[in-house]
Amino acid sequence: MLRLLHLADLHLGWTPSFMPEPRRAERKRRRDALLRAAVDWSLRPEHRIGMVVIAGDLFETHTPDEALAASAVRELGRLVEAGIAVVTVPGNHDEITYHNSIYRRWADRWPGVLVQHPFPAHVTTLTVAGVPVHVYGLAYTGGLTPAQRPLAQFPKTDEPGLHLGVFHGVLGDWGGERSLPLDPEALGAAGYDYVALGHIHQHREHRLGRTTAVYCGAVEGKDFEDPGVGHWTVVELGGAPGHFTARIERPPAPAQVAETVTVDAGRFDDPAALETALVGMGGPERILRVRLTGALPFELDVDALAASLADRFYHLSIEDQTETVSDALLDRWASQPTILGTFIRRMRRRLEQATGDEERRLVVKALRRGVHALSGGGAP
Ligand SMILES: [Mn+2]
Repeated sequence: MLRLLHLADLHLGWTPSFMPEPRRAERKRRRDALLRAAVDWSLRPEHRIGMVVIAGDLFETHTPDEALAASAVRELGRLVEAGIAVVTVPGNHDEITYHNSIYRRWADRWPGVLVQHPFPAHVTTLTVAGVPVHVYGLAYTGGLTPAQRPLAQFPKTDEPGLHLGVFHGVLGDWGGERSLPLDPEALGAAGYDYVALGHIHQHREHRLGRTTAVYCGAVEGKDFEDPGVGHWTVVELGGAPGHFTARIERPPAPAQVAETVTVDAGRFDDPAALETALVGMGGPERILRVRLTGALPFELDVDALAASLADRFYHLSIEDQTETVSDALLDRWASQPTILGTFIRRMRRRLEQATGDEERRLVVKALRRGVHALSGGGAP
């Protein structure tokens, strides 16, 4: 039985620019320590890790700063010293293509196996836990790797042992973005026992023929749109050669996942009640985006609310998607021959004509303020 830690898309060196300082710098420092955390985890005897595979985008760019590169080499070196096999595949962020790419400049000193072939190839055969492990992969290289159509040539030897593919790319359709398309049928037909994939930041498990192909996901993402999965991906490959089966474990990782929750603010009677509810969601490590929805029965100063809650979170972002008041109430007011009625009719016309979210938000804000002012703070 062989256990491997499957990593990809750590994007070390990325700056969480959506957070203000000093959190930004602190967050970056902690994020950049994820590889060390992965190595520490792998070295614990009870985890029985025999191999660590990095399926691309270890770094955010192909030119991470020297201190970060040196620390990554040091960390991977600790694995090799402990007898744990290491395989690294460059990705599309940390592309090997350029002469100044980290993987060209540090190739001689890179611990374990650094995949550098521009085409899918049998890279090496390692012995892990007494099992011959045949490793297949490629390093996407601009100008050399054919990426106009999905890659469909995947070699495999007939040697006994475990056949392991490591690829950084997209299964299936070529979406036109800067990424490497992989033909899923051809990959399945190759007959590997396990394919460690990188590029997609969500955790996904695919069955391609008899092959298990997995995107481990980004253990820690970048922002609310790319929140991270918060766990390691461990693969236990058991059974007999020719009949290996992969079992996936997802133990928790020391990552800060960016969460988003939607709160119907319309069910609160006043801003204080809403604030109390949001305080209850707080936590010193929590990175949270709150989307406020619903029809508000009160005027809300979102900036003031966010400022007053800031200390309760590691980082809090509030998105105001509330309506002014309920549509039914607006309908009734709008039908009245009052200044308020005229105002609401006029603002609703502007809302209908608004182009783009930014203008819409502005009109909604004006509508809310106006209703509040003209109704004397309550319903007329
Ligand atoms: Mn990535």
